[in-house]
Amino acid sequence: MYTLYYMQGACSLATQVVLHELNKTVTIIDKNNVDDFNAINPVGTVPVLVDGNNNLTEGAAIILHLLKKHENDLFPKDSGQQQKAIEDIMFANATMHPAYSKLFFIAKNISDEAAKVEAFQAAEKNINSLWQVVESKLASRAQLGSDSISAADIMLGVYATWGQYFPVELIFGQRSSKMLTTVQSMPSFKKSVQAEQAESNK
Ligand SMILES: N[C@@H](CCC(=O)N[C@@H](CS)C(=O)NCC(=O)O)C(=O)O
Repeated sequence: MYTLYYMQGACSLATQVVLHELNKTVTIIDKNNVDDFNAINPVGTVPVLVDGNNNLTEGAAIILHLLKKHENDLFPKDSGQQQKAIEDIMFANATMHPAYSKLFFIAKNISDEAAKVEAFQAAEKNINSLWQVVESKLASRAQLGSDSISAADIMLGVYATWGQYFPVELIFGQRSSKMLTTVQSMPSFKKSVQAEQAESNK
């Protein structure tokens, strides 16, 4: 049994989807309903996964922990393929996620309208160039996990929902769009979105 601290629609959604794919039971807690969340994670970010007596932080590290701990089809068995899978997870978490995080930062911290427009345009350009990288990666495979959906696909499936909240035009290639639709249609993905909505609306 796991406990996952989340924010609605945030990157923690990917952790919940992975847990469902692994058939693990999880209790979710909205970070905004916690009095002193920084006592749980001094960085103040979700996801935080409680595994026994340990509070695990950093999304990629949490997902890799789960993939190593439980039998699954989201992570290859072959060590060479594992390296590629880790690279994809880190690309998602450490390259694509921060590119999207800039949108949240700009919206929150830049008040000058002209500067804001310029910053959004720069962030949009950066994100679109990364989706082109994803499109190239998908030239030889239907999803980043060659034979089946991988954790990295799930992570990208979550981040791809964020653009709608900002004045940016994000362009997904055909192959990327197909992969994202597949991920976002997974029962585990829908179940996770619904669980967050139900919990946050309590
Ligand atoms: N490096 C961290 C970054 C996580 C992160 O940026 N989480 C965002 C949500 S996607 C967050 O918790 N932001 C804090 C807030 O908005 O209050 C990780 O990968 O876990």
